[in-house]
Amino acid sequence: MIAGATGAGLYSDRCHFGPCPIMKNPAFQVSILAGWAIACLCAAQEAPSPASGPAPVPAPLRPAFLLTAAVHRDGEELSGRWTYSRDLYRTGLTDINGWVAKSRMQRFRDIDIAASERRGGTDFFEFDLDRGPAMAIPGAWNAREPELRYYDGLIWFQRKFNAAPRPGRRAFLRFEAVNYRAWVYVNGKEAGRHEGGFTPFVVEVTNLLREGENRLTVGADSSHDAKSIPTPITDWDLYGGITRPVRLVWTPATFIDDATLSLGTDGRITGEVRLQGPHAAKQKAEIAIGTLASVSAVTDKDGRAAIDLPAPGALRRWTPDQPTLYDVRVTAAGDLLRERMGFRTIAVRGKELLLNGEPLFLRGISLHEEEFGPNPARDMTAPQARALLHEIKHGLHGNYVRLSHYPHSETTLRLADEMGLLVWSEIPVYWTVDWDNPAVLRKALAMQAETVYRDRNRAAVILWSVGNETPVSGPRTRFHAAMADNVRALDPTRLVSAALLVERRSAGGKAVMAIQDPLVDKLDVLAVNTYAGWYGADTLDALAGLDWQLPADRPLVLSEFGADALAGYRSGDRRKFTEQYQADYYRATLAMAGRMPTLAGLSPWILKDFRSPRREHPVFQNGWNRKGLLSETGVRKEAFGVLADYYRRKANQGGH
Ligand code: GCB
Repeated sequence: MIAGATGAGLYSDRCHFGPCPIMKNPAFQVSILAGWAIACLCAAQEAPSPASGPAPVPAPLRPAFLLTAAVHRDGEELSGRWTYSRDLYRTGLTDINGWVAKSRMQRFRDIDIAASERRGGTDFFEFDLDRGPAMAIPGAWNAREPELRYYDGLIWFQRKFNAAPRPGRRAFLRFEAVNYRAWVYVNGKEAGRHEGGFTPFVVEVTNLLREGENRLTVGADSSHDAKSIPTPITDWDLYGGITRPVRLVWTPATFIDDATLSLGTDGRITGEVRLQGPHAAKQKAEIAIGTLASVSAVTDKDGRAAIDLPAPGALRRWTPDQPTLYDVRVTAAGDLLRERMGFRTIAVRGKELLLNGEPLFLRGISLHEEEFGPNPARDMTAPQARALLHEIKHGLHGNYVRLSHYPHSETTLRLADEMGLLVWSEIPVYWTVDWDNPAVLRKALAMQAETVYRDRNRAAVILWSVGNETPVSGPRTRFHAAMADNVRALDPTRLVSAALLVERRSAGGKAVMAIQDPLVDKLDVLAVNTYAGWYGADTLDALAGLDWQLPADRPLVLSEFGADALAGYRSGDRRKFTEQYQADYYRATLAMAGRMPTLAGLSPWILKDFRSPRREHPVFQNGWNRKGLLSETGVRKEAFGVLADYYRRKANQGGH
């Protein structure tokens, strides 16, 4: 998904390996603007199998540039005020015949429109980003201006910055997330495009920069359709815009694009270092893990060096209680990459989850990417992310968070590492998906790959989920199975799960809950969402009579359960939407969970009330899903205490 590179989700007419004949064809470009799912045929070939380290992944899924640990690299954040121009009718992309946009509409043009107007003449323009309104970036536009609250479509953003080409240095722009599609232009020239609202992408701009003021223009399109991931059918706010930071990064001509390490259950630390550039081959790469160990390896002809060393005796395993992180320094070809990494193992033994070989119970909660406050902009600054995670760790006594339903910001993942919270990570293959469409599968695999490449150095991440609540069918199971195979190939060191639907049957007059899903064969950890007592006709008292039939050989996580409550709403009886009902629902569901012999953890739905246009009850909801244990501003509801007590008791029982 990177400019000048290869991969589904990304396309560019400037392929890293020369002009792409397909993308040069305007008719094809137009059809892609509608479809957005191709793999550029001028794909690079992947290096042959390494002796050790992660298994190689088919080339097109690996983004051309990763710039791993970009936050620690030489560069500059391009946050701040960006001007913008709305483009609901997409005039900046296409004209009235669906062809190339009129020049007077092309928002990405590198032109001083005011000066042109002063000169007079026949030219005129129907935009001017230099004189447009401005908003704070990063952050979703929906929260920035009342009139943009429900804007769904294309908006062009512009930011000027000073930079000068540096001899012998390369320049990249790394976008942490643009929701949902992005077109990137520098000084009027296209640098790249990307699809997928939650994963990073990198475009090289070395040859596009000029001395002095540079003009960066980004078209951000929030619209989703039946072929996007997710589709428009969700239960959260789809928030549009440049929602995460943008960074200008400088590197040497040959640089360390990526380095990854992980601790295996065999007691060895393995991984790889990847160089990019003209002198990437036959370079000595040195890796130091704090002061504990250092090794070196030489890159092959593709700039890749495999790392393999025994775990140092003094290595402190990362755990939620002691989340030890080491400074990892990689040097090669005159470049330095710095990472903060923890080392731990995760495995399954029968119905048990094992962290560093020890049984683990996941005391968790689900979380959407939305900060506290009455008008969130999905602007996950470190203090905002810390405030949410703090409630999980210290308020609920948790050790785990389900980051639903898409990859959360890198800031959140790094804080989970630092604060000691285990993580379930997922991409938004959720509810409805165009299961039979190979282009959609391709997008899912690419999005999954971008997530794994971004987060595989985070010890906190233990579970990759391949889907949420997708109704069982042949095409759907094949789709998820391909994702499971893909994620295992990308990262064999973590566990694979999916949040499944439960089936309710009647047996001998009793209600039986069961997992009837062939996908279980592909999963290490089973997970189900259950809402008995909230959705459906069950009373809370009926939960005690529900029988669960579950595979005995694998750990089970209750990946969701929950009930709406409006903070502060109480009545003397058990009435839906009251705090008391939610608290009693938690008591009843936790009691039911206690009867599940394979239960290895919980991530109830959800920490905080979150925006959802699906929820329009005028008294209780007003556009918010109220299943939070905290209100949108952080007020604790009664059920918060119920779960906190349960987790305190679990924590006192020992284990992690
Ligand atoms: C679910 C979904 C979640 C919804 C939740 C609800 O099963 O996975 O995205 O928000 O139920 O509140 O209904």
